[in-house]
Amino acid sequence: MLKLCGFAVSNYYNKVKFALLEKGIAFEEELVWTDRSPELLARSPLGKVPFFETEQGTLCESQVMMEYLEEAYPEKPLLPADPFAAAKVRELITFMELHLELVARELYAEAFFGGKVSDEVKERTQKLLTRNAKAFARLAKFSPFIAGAEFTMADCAGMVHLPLVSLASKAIYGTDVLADLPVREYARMLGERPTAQRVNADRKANQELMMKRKSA
Ligand SMILES: N[C@@H](CCC(=O)N[C@@H](CS)C(=O)NCC(=O)O)C(=O)O
Repeated sequence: MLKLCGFAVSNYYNKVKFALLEKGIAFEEELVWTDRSPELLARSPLGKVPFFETEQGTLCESQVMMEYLEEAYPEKPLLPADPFAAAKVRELITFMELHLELVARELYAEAFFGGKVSDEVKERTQKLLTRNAKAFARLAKFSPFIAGAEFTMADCAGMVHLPLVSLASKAIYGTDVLADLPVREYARMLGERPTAQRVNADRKANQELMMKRKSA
């Protein structure tokens, strides 16, 4: 059976898990921490999660994993059939990952993990996030889903990326760079789906486990 490896605090892990659940694919989970051990590097070359263990071998990079699911399990598609509409969904995903999540990631050490981020990085990140959030607002529909009327793969990404970007910016700057977007309502709407409830409940349980490991 397809195995999803990683830990449920990881937003990239949860993006893929959300897609698996929405598509109704049978899968197992293996709890893998990112310890950079030779065993992990043999399965995921950068020691990152998530990755799949399949009958044909391992596969990493969450977006590649999502595309694999679409092709291998086409029954309940998370991409529109029309090539341009599908490309627009991918555009949103790439945009959220590259221009929001990866930029905001510069802040996570201080926002979430008790570390420190330099003023220079904070200033540069704020400028970029402000510009990129405005650009994202031009692309995203939120009507009610990110790409329009249908739930798509972009919502699997949106549910994990957008609240984190909001939280990180609020923690560092006192204001939410995504304040002009209906992120809270959107997250609440997605949170009504049983699939999202499972993802969120597992994330909370894994967070507690992570804390226990740290304090042990
Ligand atoms: N581009 C990767 C990013 C995955 C990623 O950064 N995962 C984090 C957890 S959220 C990780 O494994 N961090 C550990 C590390 O970088 O060593 C993907 O989309 O799967």
